[in-house]
Amino acid sequence: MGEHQLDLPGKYFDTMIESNDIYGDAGAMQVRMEERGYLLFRDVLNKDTVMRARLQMMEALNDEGLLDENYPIIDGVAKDPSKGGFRGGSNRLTQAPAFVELVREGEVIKFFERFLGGEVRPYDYRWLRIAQPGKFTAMHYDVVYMGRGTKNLFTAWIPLGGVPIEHGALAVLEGSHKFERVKETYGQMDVDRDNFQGMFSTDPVEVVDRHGGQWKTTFYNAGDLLVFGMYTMHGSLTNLSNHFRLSSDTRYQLASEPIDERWIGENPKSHYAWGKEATPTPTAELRKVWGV
Ligand SMILES: O=C(O)CCC(=O)C(=O)O
Repeated sequence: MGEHQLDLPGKYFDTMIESNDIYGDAGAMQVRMEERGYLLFRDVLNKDTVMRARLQMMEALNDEGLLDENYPIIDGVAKDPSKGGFRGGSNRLTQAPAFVELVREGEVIKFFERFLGGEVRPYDYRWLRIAQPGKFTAMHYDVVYMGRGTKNLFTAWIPLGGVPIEHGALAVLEGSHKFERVKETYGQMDVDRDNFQGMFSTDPVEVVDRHGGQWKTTFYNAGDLLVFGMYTMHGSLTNLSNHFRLSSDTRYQLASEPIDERWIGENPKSHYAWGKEATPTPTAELRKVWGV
């Protein structure tokens, strides 16, 4: 992860626990979320829908010339690793019918209705990653990107196909949702208001050494669902393969609670300032305040 090669299991990394034993038990799921900051469920989403979404997206990537034609399209082997990356918003990939069905209907919604105990409002904006070989996602809280409404907002991270660890699996920092200093400093920022790029650190070891916690990851399969809150630090391992890693991270909250206006409507406003002039890395001053 980042510059580090780390043991699994080891001091800094271990395997995620699964929560299928409490799937559907809202009280138990809330308790575990509060304890660990994430819930991993195996094989709860419709695998056929996940794989149809993958195929529809891979066909689009193939039409763009991104895939190596020596391999089956569904494998997503990269021809040009410099292409890919973040593909959120409204485009051919995020409009793939099976993907829309997966993240806006069916089991994901049923899960959040049970977990949150009421009518659920998915954010209309859809986040999608075509994670490139050689790249990783730096560590961050989601609240700095979507914290203008309720904080009782959750990310559903969905592997669109199998994601072995070496394909750049997502990792969460267990315990990070209780890092009070980080929540009170970094966690108060807003990437658009503060013209800030959003990442907390690119060094998973440094974060654990300074603040505690332990990184958790796993081998994800089609049908798995990972859920975490706005203050769970997460990032990804480096994609060491020649495959594009396909995943989405969509957001859900109770319909009755305040919502972040950047992510709703037919044409969500999205980040109106971030990415335009934002500082690419946190300044030394900011890092001191955050304790990294
Ligand atoms: O999939 C990734 O690499 C990053 C996902 C992410 O940052 C998120 O779910 O908020």
